[in-house]
Amino acid sequence: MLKKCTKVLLGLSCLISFAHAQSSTEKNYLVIKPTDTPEDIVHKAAMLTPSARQLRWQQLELTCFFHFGINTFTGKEWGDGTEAPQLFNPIALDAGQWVKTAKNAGIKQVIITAKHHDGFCLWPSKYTEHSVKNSPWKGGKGDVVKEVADACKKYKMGFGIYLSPWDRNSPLYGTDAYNDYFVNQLTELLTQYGRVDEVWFDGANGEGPNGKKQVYDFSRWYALIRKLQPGAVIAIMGPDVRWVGTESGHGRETEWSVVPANNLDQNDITKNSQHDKIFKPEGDMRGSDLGGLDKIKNAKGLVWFPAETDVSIRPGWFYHAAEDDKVKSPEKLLDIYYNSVGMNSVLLLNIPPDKNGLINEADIQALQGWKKLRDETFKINLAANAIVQCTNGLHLNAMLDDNYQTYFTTRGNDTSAIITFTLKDAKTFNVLLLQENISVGQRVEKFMLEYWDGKTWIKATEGTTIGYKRLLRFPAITTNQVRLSISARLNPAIDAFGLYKQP
Ligand code: FUL
Repeated sequence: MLKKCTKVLLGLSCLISFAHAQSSTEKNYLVIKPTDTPEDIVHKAAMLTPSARQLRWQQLELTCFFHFGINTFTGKEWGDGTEAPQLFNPIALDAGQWVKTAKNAGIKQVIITAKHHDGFCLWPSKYTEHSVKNSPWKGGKGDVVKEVADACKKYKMGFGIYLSPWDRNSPLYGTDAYNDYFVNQLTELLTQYGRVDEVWFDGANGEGPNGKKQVYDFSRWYALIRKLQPGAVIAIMGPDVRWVGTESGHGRETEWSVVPANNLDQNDITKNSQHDKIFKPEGDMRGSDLGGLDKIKNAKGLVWFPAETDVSIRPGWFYHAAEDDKVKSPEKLLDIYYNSVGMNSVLLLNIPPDKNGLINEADIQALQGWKKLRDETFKINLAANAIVQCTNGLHLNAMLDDNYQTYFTTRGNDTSAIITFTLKDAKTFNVLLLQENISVGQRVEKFMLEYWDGKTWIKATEGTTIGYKRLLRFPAITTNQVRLSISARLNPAIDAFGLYKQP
């Protein structure tokens, strides 16, 4: 960490910060020894940090899915693999319009469903006839994956692929040969389209056309991705990014990015050299608190495994004309934003293109309205020029400097602090923003915001975890002084503090 800091010449303040915040392990997993006490375990959890690829991904905040494929033309959500490729004909397809629509909404990375459960490939794979190459679109010469990848390059957006392990078309499904088939397809996707930033493996696993189930060779797939696209995070059925556990757009109030990994042992560590984890953590990933002391105290290992919240802008994942009037409103999307990005998660919002190969006007309007609402709220940090006081704090102004490298921390071994912010004049606000610098670790387990009403301190809001970002809404308050109390597992590293007024 110190090395990284010096490299980018951030200066003395950064070096001091890191020295005081107890530098991290620079590892995103570790083994718990049978002799470790609960205090040791909590300390270990607080020292874990994201891998570089996980940190990059977390900082995107907003990503999107494009669910597009044969289902777009049959009106189904799950095709059974018997659909004729001739049905696929998006005559006006414009991936530039998709990517630009996403970018205009503030989204930083897109994921295309290269193959859904029906097995139909949006690129002309050499290994199957069930693809765009046998469709009338562009005389069988089209490649949707290429068009999306090129648009991402043009608009400087991240690019990801969804490749469904479950394939209801492939006759190989349910046999060892399917794993080779899958590796071949994955290799095409990882080598023909430039940089890939996210690979999304769906958990759905049913029967293939012959009624057989498949045992997936996940470790082989992970090793291939690490080799061919080392910067890509592997999501859901993968080691880097965890499914938040719902498809409602609502994450957890208490969202620890460090969770137990009970399938992690010394063997895994020796196998995974260079601090690279290539196994999918197992255990309860659906509960209301996955990483609290109760959950980690009996764990065999701990791992940085952050949450991704996937939800569709429409009721279905694929486009259906009948749902044009059921597109989520800007206000509903704003709720989703607070409940995903604002709960230490990355939002993966699905925006499905229609049969013509275009994002529908209804979705564009909703996305623009959503962006406007966010911009109106987060344009001005009303705490920006506050005088910050904290008797045991260091780098107090780092919380207001808009620089993710610098952060507030506490002196010595202090794990709690009360920080007072005095504004120049009284301001009215109803949103609190907090960020931890997760490259130091996720440490805060409790916080409370109070305001001074002229006579006494009154609670405005409170919460448990912060993580990369925490946003809380509350009834509007007018004051010129607030104080934030925090308690943490280890010296907290608070990167940002903001007060905003949502109109
Ligand atoms: C699920 C799939 O079955 C849905 O069709 C969709 O792709 C969603 C993102 O994941 O598991």
